[in-house]
Amino acid sequence: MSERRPKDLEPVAGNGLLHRRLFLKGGAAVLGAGSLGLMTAAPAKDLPPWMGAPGRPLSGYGSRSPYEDHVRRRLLAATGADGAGGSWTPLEALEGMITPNPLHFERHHSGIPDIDPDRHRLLIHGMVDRALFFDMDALSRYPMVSRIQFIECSGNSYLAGLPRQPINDTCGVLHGLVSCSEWTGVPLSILLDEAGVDPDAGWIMAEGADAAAMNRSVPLAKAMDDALLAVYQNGERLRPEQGYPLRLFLPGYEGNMSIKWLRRIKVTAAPSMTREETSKYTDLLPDGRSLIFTYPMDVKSVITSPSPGLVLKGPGLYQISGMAWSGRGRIARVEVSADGGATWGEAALCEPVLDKAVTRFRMAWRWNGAETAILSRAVDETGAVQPTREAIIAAKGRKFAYHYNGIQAWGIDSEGQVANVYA
Ligand SMILES: Nc1nc2c(c(=O)[nH]1)N[C@H]1C(S)=C(S)[C@@H](COP(=O)(O)O)O[C@H]1N2
Ligand SMILES: [Mo]
Repeated sequence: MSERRPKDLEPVAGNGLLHRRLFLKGGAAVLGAGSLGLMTAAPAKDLPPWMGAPGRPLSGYGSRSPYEDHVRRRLLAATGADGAGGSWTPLEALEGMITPNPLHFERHHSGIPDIDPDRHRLLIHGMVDRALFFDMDALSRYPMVSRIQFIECSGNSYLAGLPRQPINDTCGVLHGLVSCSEWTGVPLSILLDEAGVDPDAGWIMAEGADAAAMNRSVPLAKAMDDALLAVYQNGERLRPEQGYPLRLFLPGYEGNMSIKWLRRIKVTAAPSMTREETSKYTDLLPDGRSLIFTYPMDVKSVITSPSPGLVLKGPGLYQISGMAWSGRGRIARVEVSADGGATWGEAALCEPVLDKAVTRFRMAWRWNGAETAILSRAVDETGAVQPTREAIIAAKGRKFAYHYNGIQAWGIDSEGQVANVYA
């Protein structure tokens, strides 16, 4: 181990970024507690109190440790009594690629309906040979598929980069309208084929069973490609917050289109021009025109640790951990800078690296204790590179509120405090 140290701990980029081999096979041993000097003194007594008597009984449904109770979604300040609003996933407190179901972000336009699954129906109608009605039992007999994929509200990250002055809050509040789950359900294409789609059809309109009856148009090509009628989320039935008992799931597309509490799909010739795709979820450009129907969420990444609220406890070796995702495919590469963007080193991508899923990245960093800024920049398999904040504002102005995917810089002061900064 000691022979490998000098080579493996050699910086690959400015201000102490180390080679990603430290996080590839076998490399982690070099970062073992021994070489980091992180060993803790043994507690005074040998047997901790919880070993003195049998623990609590078993239960029908699990609960987390009370010591983790502080890890919670944060509610959008504007969330009203009508249930219109949202809550953010606390990204800074989580690891890996999967979001636990109780911490999946929420965005509701009219609260969470309390749906009796036995009375819920899905109607497929419009430009089809025969209209079809399904109950949940009928749907569950169709072949299902499972995919690990993210969903992101297109309003995500607005707070991180578009206000004039940087807002200082947690990574979750700035970027937590994204979550990643294993979704299981019936491919929509199977049901559309059974209904018999008119050759002149080009779109579908999907509608929810909430009080808002929220609806969106989806190109037929996407509906026939990888659209899923999701019934399960990370192995258990969908949470009511995520659309119980049935939601449309459109991999990579802005979250708004993944209609929850799905009750109706109408096959149409043209888009239905619903409220959510005309008045909302469009991007106003400097010349007064609006971008409309911008579906895939572009490549993005953010360092979740260290991030605001977490404090670096003095100079030394740190593990930078973050997440990257793209609505256009797999993540190809993530680069990290520890000198405010002057130089970049390549981060290790954690397996599995999946299509339209969150990919965890890691990088070792020897912080010298001086003030600096750390950044991450993701590249997806189409070659798209996450842009800088300046580039986005130069191209799109600052009247828009959706689809912001700029590079996030976290400033670190000499006390180890982390803050949102515009690099
Ligand atoms: N029926 C219905 N579907 C809906 C919404 C809604 O309010 N009603 N919100 C949309 C928005 S804006 C987003 S970002 C996603 C959020 O999904 P989640 O709450 O499961 O994270 O659901 C979408 N589907
Ligand atoms: Mo959204």
